[in-house]
Amino acid sequence: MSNTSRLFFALWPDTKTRQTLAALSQTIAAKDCTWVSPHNLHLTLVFLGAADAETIKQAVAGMTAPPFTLTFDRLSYWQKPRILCLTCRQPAPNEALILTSALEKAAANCGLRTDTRPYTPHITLARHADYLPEAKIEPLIWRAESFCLVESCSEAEGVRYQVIAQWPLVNNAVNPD
Ligand code: 3AM
Repeated sequence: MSNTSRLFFALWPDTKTRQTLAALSQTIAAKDCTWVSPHNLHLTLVFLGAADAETIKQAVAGMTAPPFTLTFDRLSYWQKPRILCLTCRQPAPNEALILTSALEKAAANCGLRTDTRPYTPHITLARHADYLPEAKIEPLIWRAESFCLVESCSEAEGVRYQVIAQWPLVNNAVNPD
């Protein structure tokens, strides 16, 4: 592929949700970890890696999927990637699984390999974490009404995520295939 960037599909929080997430991060008493900057807070759907943005945009152009709601009500520590993340006690709703599997299919159609593990919605709050701190989590309800293609840009200050395309999630959605 020519002209590739580091890309992923995500749900991008609205301003209020971003502020709530940033404020929530500040209430967690974890030491020696790196907090995700408020601008970068997001919910990854499918990580693509190096890919051509125009090719990816074309691959999802005719795709439709319904909106859904996620309730993040638990702080989790994932040992292998060493992240602290918000997760949902309830299993992911079917609509979220429909969306991620449609995006994985679009990625595969572009010749990309994606994560084969079952999708677990999570919002990474901190990296380089070593333990799960005590925390009281007020449930955060996230209504997903659109999904995004995001570029991970390396800058002098670190990585900055940039939304480069966004598509609505619509009810009664039917995919052409
Ligand atoms: O949603 P989070 O923040 O956990 O960990 C990376 C981040 O996920 C993940 O993609 C998101 C945006 O960078 N990521 C990075 N490299 C990855 C890889 N090689 C990866 N996910 C799967 N495989």
